[in-house]
Amino acid sequence: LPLKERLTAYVVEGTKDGLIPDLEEALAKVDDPLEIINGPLMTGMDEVGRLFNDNQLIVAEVLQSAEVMKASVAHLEPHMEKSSADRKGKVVLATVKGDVHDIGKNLVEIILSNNGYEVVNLGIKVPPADLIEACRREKPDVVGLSGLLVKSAQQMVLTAQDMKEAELDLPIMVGGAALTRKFTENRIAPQYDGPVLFAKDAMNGLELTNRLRN
Ligand code: B1M
Repeated sequence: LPLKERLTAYVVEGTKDGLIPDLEEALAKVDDPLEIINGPLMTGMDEVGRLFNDNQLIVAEVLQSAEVMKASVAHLEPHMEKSSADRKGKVVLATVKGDVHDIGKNLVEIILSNNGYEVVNLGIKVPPADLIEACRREKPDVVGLSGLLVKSAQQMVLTAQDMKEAELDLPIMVGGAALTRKFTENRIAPQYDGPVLFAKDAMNGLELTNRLRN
């Protein structure tokens, strides 16, 4: 198989045999390691999602694919561009209550911290009360919420309501597969006093954070 297809296959098959040498080969060919993540590795994850949806994969297999994705990101991370910018601001990140998906959120953490942000990553299944407590404790410039399940989009509405009730109005950035800009603008933003922005991917998340800070 050509290199790109091999990289996709590691994720789909959930195997790491040969992964690292192939990642090294790919690194030598790209300007930015994100091209490898957003390209062949993401293609693999989308295929895993499709196969899982068709009942051709079980959760345990999807978990192995997730492990390959995480190992790849960990291997590529030191090669990613880092800005020497001073601390630009602080971001609190969380996957919302009820949701365990964290690969996208952790990618956002890597990209923000490589670009001068201090990131407080609260992890997965974070209830609104924990998020509110972290906002009071950490005083971030932006709160980032991730969620991949359809029910997580609804959970973001509830989280925004709770944050408003707690009299918070710092900017919220939301992202994740089940979310759209339209849902963000029509359903989440009206429930909150501060700005609520939709990030389509991790790089867009950095752009939005840079803009929110200014
Ligand atoms: Co899950 N899962 N999963 N899963 N899983 C999906 C999301 C699903 C679409 C698969 C499918 O059926 N086709 C489906 C959701 C259906 C729905 O609600 N519409 C699904 C399901 C059903 C489930 C379970 C319910 C399965 C079960 O148990 N029966 C269960 C849920 C458990 C729970 O959360 N309570 C479950 C479990 C799992 C695993 C644990 C096995 C594993 C996750 C491991 C982990 O994250 N540690 C897993 C995986 C791997 C997936 C798929 C295959 C891949 C997700 C992924 O990591 N993508 C996924 C299908 C798919 O997405 N194609 C699927 C790679 C990652 C880099 O992309 O997170 O989208 P993503 O992030 C992107 C953007 O969305 C954005 O930036 C990133 C790109 O740069 N982004 C942000 C994300 N967050 C952001 C935040 C930001 C900014 C941008 O700012 C704050």
